[in-house]
Amino acid sequence: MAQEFMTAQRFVSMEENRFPDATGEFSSLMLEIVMTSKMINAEVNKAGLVNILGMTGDVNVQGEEVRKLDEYANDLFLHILKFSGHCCAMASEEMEQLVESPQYHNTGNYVVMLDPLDGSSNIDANVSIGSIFAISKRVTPQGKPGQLVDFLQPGRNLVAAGYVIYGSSTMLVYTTGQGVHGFTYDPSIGTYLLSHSNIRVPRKSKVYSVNESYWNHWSEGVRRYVERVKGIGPDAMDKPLSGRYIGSLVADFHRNMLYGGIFLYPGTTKIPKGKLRLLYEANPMALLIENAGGCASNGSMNILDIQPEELHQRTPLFIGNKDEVAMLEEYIKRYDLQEAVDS
Ligand code: P6P
Repeated sequence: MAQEFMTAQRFVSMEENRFPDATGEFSSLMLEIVMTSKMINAEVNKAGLVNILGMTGDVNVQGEEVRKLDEYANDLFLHILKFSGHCCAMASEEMEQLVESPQYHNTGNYVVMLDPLDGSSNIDANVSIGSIFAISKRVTPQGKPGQLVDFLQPGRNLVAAGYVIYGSSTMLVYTTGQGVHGFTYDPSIGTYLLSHSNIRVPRKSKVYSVNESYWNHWSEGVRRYVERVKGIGPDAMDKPLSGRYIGSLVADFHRNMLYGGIFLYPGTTKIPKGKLRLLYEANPMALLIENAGGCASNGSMNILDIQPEELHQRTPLFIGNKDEVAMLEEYIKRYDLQEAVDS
């Protein structure tokens, strides 16, 4: 057998053994998430066949039409986590309010923040989509339902974060602060196998990812940075980066983390905080990239240091290689903050 046969289940319990005072509760919670992703994977893979797509006619809290697969993934995660006994409450992109575990189950020590099926508008085009999760320890006393304050913790407090990418193969990628590890799903045995141990972002960026249709709505600093990486203008890079943009955060992030790249979702004149959500998109990706040797910023501070104020709060997101993120912050400081001072 070429590489040690390491399953996600065995890896999670081996990680637990590294913490002498571990009760096993976190491991059980992680394995509930792993199991849920296998069930979602089965549906995503047959989505085009059983026509479970199509609009439900409902809209979610973001005002976007909810596709049945979105609903299925959301309902499944919430149902499984709610009754896991380890999660006192959940927050989901699909749910306006936080979801408490039932009275007899709210002894859970953790809260989970979810984007159950991110990038779902791409489902019909068979583009990779993903589930994103972030786990924090509750700060309120055990025995009562989880509260908003349990969720409004800086990303630095996360105990784990990860995603499942449903693509040409399905992969679970997660961190508990001890490096980033990738597991590829083998549907023939219904098991995730360790395939990418201790992922590190390549030191140099090869790719920049941004939706350039918003060009006219970006700040001067963002525009000048993007010109630089495209090889345009006075600061043009000698070797410009390749532009790649899938429009599915998990897919763009996963490629950039493996190949080296920077992903940008800036604020615009219309949506100053950008589109992406702090708790269940930016924070988990920021914890992952930091554990892979990169970093994430909102343009002026590390994403993980942002003190959240609302469940669905948005944030600009610049994430990838440290050098490129630092350069982008420099452009914003030089052109935008100066502009603000002059104006
Ligand atoms: P835009 C998908 O809807 C999503 O939330 C992320 O997965 C993705 O990065 C972003 O929105 C794409 O947004 O405005 O470029 O279509």
